Amino acid sequence: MKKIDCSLYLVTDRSLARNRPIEQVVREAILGGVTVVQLREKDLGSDRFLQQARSMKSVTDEMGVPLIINDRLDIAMECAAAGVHLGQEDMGCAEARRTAGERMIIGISVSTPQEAVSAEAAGADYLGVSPIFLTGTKTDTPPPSGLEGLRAIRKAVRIPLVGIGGINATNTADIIRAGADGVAVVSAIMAAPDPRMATRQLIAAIQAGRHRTDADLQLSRRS
Ligand code: TZP
Ligand code: MG
Repeated sequence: MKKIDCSLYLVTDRSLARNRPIEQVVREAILGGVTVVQLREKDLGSDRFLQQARSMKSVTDEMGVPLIINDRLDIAMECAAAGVHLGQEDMGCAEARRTAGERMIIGISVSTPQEAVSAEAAGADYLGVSPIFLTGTKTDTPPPSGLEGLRAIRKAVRIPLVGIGGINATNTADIIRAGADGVAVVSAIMAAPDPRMATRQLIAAIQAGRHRTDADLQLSRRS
C-alpha cells in the first residue's frame, strides 16, 4: 500500500478563500502543518482545471506535500499528481485503479460500512468518511454519519480513514478518538483569517486525540 499521511487533509475551495489566491492559503496551511492537499474545483472547465492543477502542483512539490485531484483522474494523471479523490458518483475505484496503475493514490468517499468494504476491495488507498457532521460547504451529501457511523466504518476496514464535514478544532479530537487516521477540512482553513494559525490549532487537536493507548487502537480496528 502507498504511504500517505492523512493527518490533516486540506480540501481547497476558492469561493471561501476571502479573495486570496488559493495557492497563498495552501502555502500558509502547509507551513502550519497540513500533510496533504486536495484541489477541488467544481466550476472550472477542463483547460482551466488543468492549468490550476499545474499551478497548485508546483506549490505542493516545492513544499513537499502530496497533491490529490478531486473528481478527475485524467487531470490527476496529466499533472502528475500523487492521487485522485473520487465520490460514489464518479468513476469507480476499480476502473480508476486499472487506468492509473498501482502508483496513483486513490481516495474514495464513503458514508456506510458497505461502501467502505467495497472501496477497500476495489483497491482504494484511503477513505473519506463523508459527511461526519452537517456542513454548509457541501449540501448534496448523504445524512451525516456522526461519530457512531465513523466507528462502524472503522470496524469494517483496515485502510486509513479521513473524516470530513463540519470539522473544526473543537470536534477534531473526538473524530480521531472514534478511529479516524486524520481529518479533512475546507472552511476551517480556507476561510480562516489566518490559515497558518488555524492549521496549527487543528494539528494540536489531532495530537490531543491521539493521546490514547495502542490497546485502544487495536480494539477499534478490524483484526
Ligand atoms: N465532502 C463532504 S463534506 C465536504 C466535502 C467536500 C465539505 C466539508 O467542508 P467543511 O467546510 O470542512 O465542513
Ligand atoms: Mg466527486
